[in-house]
Formats: sequence, structure tokens, C-alpha cells
Amino acid sequence: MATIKIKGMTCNHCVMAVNKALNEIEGIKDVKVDLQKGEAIFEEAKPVDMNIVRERIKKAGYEVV
Ligand SMILES: [Cu+2]
Repeated sequence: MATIKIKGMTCNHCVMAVNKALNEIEGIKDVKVDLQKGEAIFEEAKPVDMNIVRERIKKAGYEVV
């Protein structure tokens, strides 16, 4: 299980956008995004490149910190 901190989420729309971005990455499953804590938790079905995670989150308009 991996936890990442995400900057820039302000509402449930942001949560959904981050959730979608993470779910589209191969190997990531069981995504849970916590708006209040500003973090996302997910399982890695196979090793996930954190650079890709960073990139996809950024593309969605947020930042992994
Ligand atoms: Cu929002």
C-alpha cells in the first residue's frame, strides 16, 4: 500500500479528478483519496513508477508533494 501527499485539492471534484488519474495508471488499484488530509492511498498490483504518478497528477492539475 502506498500513500502520497497531493497539493491543490479543494473539493470533491478534485477528489474525483485525482481518483481518475490514479486509476488510469497500470498497476494501481483500490484508490482512496482523502480531501481533508490531502492524500491518496492505493494498492500496487504491480510495481508503479512514482515518476508516472507524479506526471499524471500534474496533468490533472495537482501536485504530488
Ligand atoms: Cu475541486
